[in-house]
Amino acid sequence: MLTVYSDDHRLHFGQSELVDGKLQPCFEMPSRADTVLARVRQQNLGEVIAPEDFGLGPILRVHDRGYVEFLKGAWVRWAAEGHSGDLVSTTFPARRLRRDGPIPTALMGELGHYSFDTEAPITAGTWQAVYSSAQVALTAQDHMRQGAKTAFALCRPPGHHAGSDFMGGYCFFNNAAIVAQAFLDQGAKRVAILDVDYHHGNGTQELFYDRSDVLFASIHGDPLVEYPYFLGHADERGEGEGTGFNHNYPLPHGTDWAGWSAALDDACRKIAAYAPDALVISLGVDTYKEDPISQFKLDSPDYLRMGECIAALGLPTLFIMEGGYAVEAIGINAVNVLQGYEGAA
Ligand code: OKS
Ligand code: ZN
Repeated sequence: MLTVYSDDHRLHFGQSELVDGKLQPCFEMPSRADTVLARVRQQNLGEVIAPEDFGLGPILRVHDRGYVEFLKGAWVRWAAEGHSGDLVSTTFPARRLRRDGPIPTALMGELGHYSFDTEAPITAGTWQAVYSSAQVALTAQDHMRQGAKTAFALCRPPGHHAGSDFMGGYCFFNNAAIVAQAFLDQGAKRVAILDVDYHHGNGTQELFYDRSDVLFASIHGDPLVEYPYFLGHADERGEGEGTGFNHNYPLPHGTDWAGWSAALDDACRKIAAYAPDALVISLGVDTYKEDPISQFKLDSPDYLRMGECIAALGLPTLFIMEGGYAVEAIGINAVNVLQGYEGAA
């Protein structure tokens, strides 16, 4: 299996996040991608290539132009105002504030407009890193356009919390959504996205909620008790044309492989019935029992089984890296999914 990877991910390195009222080092750190890359090489998964540049076009098929331009210019504006620390939003348009009112002109106000939480710090290199992360995904997708049955996009930062015009949850560009749209723009009739990250892929759900050409299935911590809290319930089935093409599997804290794989089996039945031309996997491995911010109990061998189940669908499958914060284990766990897939494909 081909892996696409760029060193540019290191340019995004948030200094801290708020945990228990204290600023702690960000869980979403550069060593995550380094660990996965080292495991890809150690296991001889296949060739590792740098991304090509497909420009902003395919990103703008998914993201709002105002949002993209804001992201591109935010750090330069922040630095010009004399700041050097990370740019982090603290004010958000909640209910009964005007979320569709005039976009504030002040940087912090505009940032709040384009964010849903404080978990996506903008640093000096964030734009280059998120642009390259999307190009990593698009390069893997292009490899499949040329006929490959599978590919691995080692994206960092991750993407599944980012929506059309908002960042949050360590995410800026929705890499999985960008490649799903690219498949459609190249002639695919239907694309399925299976999100196996511990957290609900709220951005991906939002982007395709009213569409039948992308089926979204997500297995995640129940939003009643888990981030991102405000989306991801089982009764969210899609709307309009998209009704019936969104499937959420919220699961309780403590879920192990037995409970998790039952949801996977059901999601796979839905995907098989949909008969997509391509499958995109939002590959988060924060379902691992030792993950520092998550509450599922998957163990490393379970990821081999996960890959085998995905392979049994027999679909062209593009893997996109999302979350996973037990840094020493995420290489083993992510590559186990890929090797399980290859062994069963
Ligand atoms: C901890 C809460 C933020 C959790 C963000 C989750 C990011 C992730 N301060 N999404 O898949 O892994
Ligand atoms: Zn996650």
